[in-house]
Formats: sequence, C-alpha cells, structure tokens
Amino acid sequence: MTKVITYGTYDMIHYGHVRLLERAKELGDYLIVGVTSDDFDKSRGKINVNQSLTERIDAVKSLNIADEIIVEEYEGQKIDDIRRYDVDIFTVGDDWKGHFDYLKEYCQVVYLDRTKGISSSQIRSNERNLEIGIVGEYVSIMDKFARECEFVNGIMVSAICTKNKSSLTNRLANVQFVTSDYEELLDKVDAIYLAVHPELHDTYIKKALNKRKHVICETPISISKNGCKELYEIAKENGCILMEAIKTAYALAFERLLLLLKTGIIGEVISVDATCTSLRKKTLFDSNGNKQWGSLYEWGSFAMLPVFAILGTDYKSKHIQTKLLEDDYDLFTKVDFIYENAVASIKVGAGVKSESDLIISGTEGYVYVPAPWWKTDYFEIRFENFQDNKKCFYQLDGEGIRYMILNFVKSITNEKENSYVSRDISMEISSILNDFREKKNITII
Ligand code: C2G
Repeated sequence: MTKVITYGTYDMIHYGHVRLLERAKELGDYLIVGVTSDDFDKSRGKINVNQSLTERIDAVKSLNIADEIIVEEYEGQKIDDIRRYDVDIFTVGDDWKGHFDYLKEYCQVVYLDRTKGISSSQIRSNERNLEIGIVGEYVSIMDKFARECEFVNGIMVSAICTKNKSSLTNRLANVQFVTSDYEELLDKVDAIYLAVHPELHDTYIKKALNKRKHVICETPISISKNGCKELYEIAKENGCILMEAIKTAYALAFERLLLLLKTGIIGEVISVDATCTSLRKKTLFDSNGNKQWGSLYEWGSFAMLPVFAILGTDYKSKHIQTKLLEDDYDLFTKVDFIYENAVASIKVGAGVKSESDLIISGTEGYVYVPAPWWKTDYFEIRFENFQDNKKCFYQLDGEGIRYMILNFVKSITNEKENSYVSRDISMEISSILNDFREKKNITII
C-alpha cells in the first residue's frame, strides 16, 4: 500500500485545496492530511487564519478525500510523521517548490501544480474591511497600533483624530482622513482605537458607543469603577464590542504561562510579584504638551494583570503606597494584596527605575519572567534542584498587539466578545485606580 501525506491550513476551503487533495490521493492508496494547529500557524507568521482548527478539520473531513487527518503542531514534525506512519510520498503545492527537498532522505517528494487564481488570502480580503479610526495624542503608541493593523486581514486604518497633527509619523499622516474633530471622525468609521489620557476615556468611549462604534481602548478602560461598569453596559445595549488593550494578555508566552500554572507545575501559588518601571522626565507634560499619566495609570493594568489572572479578583484587603509629586502625579506606587491563601504585590514607576521582572512563587517551585516581562517571549520555571529547571521560549510578534487586533476584529465579525482580559479584571483595575484617585487605603510618602 502506498501511503501519501500532505499538509496545509485549509482555511475557508476552496477549489484549489480540493484539487490538490484529489491529486494527492491519486498518488497512492492511502492519504493522510496534516492540518496546521493555530499555534503552529502563528509561529510561521500566518496569523490571519479565519477558521479555528476544529472548523478546518471538519471542512477537510467533509470532503471525504482524506483517509486520516492529523494535526501539525511543530516545526520538524513532518519527519516524525513520515517515519511514524511509514509514509511513501510527501506532496504539497508547487508554491513550496524546493522547500521540502530535505524530506527526500525519508520518502519521495512530489510538488503538484498549484491551482491558479484562487487562494484563502484572496477570499479573506474580498470580505469588507473594518474601518478603524485612531484617536489620540500619543503618537508613538498610535503609530505602533497602525503598523500592527497592517499584519491583520479585515481591518484598515481609515481615519486619524489628533490635536498633534504636526507631530504625526508618515504612516499616520498618510491615512486618508486626518482631523482634529472627534465627532467628525466617528461618522467616518466602524470602530475606534483610543489612546488619549485615561481621564478622558469615559467621555470619548461613551460618544463612540452611542454612535454604535466598536471601541478598543488603551488600558485602563476607566479610572472609575462605576464608569467602567456603565461603559460595558452601554456597549452591550448598543451591540458594540468594547475591548481593553492590554497587549501582554495576547503575548503567547504570557498565555502559556497562565495555562502551565493551572497544571500545578509550581504547586500552589503563594505569591505574585510584578514590577513595571520606566524612567521619564519628571515633568507633568511631555514635549507635545500632553499630560503625563503617572505610574499607576501608565503601568498599573500591566502589573495587575498577572495578579488578577492568577489569583483572581477576590482578595481580602489591599494597601496602596505611593510617592506623589504635585498635581497627584505618582512617581512610584506599590500595591499589596492579601488573599485568603496568597499574597501579591505590584510596583510601578514612571520616573523610578527597578528590576522590572515578574516572579510567581509556589509550593513546589517558582516562575521567573525577566524584564521587560510584559513583552517577553521567554520565562523560566525554577525548582529547588536547578537541574529540573525549564526554560520556555515562545514566538512574540508585534509585542502581542497584532493578536489583540485580530481578536478585536474576530469579536466584531462574530458578534461575540473574544477578549483575553476578562470583564472582572477590567473592573477590578478600574476599582484600584478609583481608590488611588480618591486616596482610599493609601499611604503617601
Ligand atoms: N493549494 C493549491 N492551489 C491553491 C491554493 C492552495 O494547490 N490555489 C495547495 C497548497 O499548495 C498546499 C495546500 O493547498 O499544498 C494547502 O494550502 P494552504 O491551506 O494555503 O496551506 P499552506 O500554508 O500552503 O500549508 O508546511 C507546509 C504547509 O503546511 C502547507
């Protein structure tokens, strides 16, 4: 019996795929089809896949051409599969010509003609693009967002609203519609990305939601707990997606770290310590005249994310310690949380520098994520016996921002929120900022 194997993503299956599979089957008696996992696709730069792995497998299955379907999960798996399944022929479309010649050592390699004039990318780009407007004064953050949108299918930056027109980067200045009038921008787009001072979020978000525009907003959503709750309610009433932009939640290493902790790899988690700091000019306004955010507004959400994601939001008490300058600009803030069976502490500084790492301590070992942990591709799981230590590496593209945008687009298309930052966490972050602003449970140094 001649066994044939072929691999692919098979997103939005089309005539080109069907023809390839039929010809692959004709090469032998038994056809194995490897469908790529979502993670493997991400790691090879294919992030725009529309359908989930299950949907793609079902689609291949329903063609009734494959005798067996397997999942392709990692680089190097092809050699493993060929040996394991005793494969005689590996085949793939000739867009890959030469690329898999290294497999000739293990089996016959056949490149089949690719069907001209059709592709998954083409089908995806025929769908209408979501038009997003970028609103804000913080040009470097806005530029990063616009750059990352270029990697995601189905979204297009079509308008910019800023008071800082003269300091826009080329990418932003070249967007077709640039205005300083927010209402005017809202009429032109389907969604907005908001990068204004957190004190302005409530007003800006409300206006957008009331015009039924979807919103992705730099964290925090609101500096008031009730404000945050109200915004989510308005979003729901108006059928809009409101998403908090904490890129770290979408970084693969962080996502995996949370899953590993759930398996109990370091035993019971007893303490989470997260530090985020950056050195800034100690002035209240930046060179463009924008009000600086202070430590907790700027870094608080990032530092609180692992605490709440690992230990939950149901802590028993908390205490805020802060070094305030004039006009309530906090140079440094520390928050301690006491849980029933654990403790946590965050240290944030915009104007104070420290080792900005993340340490999660457990009864069997600890996790160390080196600085800058909020955009890392790597962490270590360490044990009493250092020979048991594990180093874990993951792909990090665009600091997680592009996956965040992808999830925003998917949430809108599927009319179902698909945010990695739960509503609970968003609300709790707002609640801490609320107490900080109202100087509750706080020691000022
Ligand atoms: N294909 C084709 N004609 C098209 C489009 C695709 O013959 N018009 C073929 C591809 O060459 C590939 C298969 O259909 O053999 C699946 O295509 P994709 O889903 O685009 O997957 P791809 O990224 O090519 O995956 O490591 C190799 C990959 O797994 C192949």
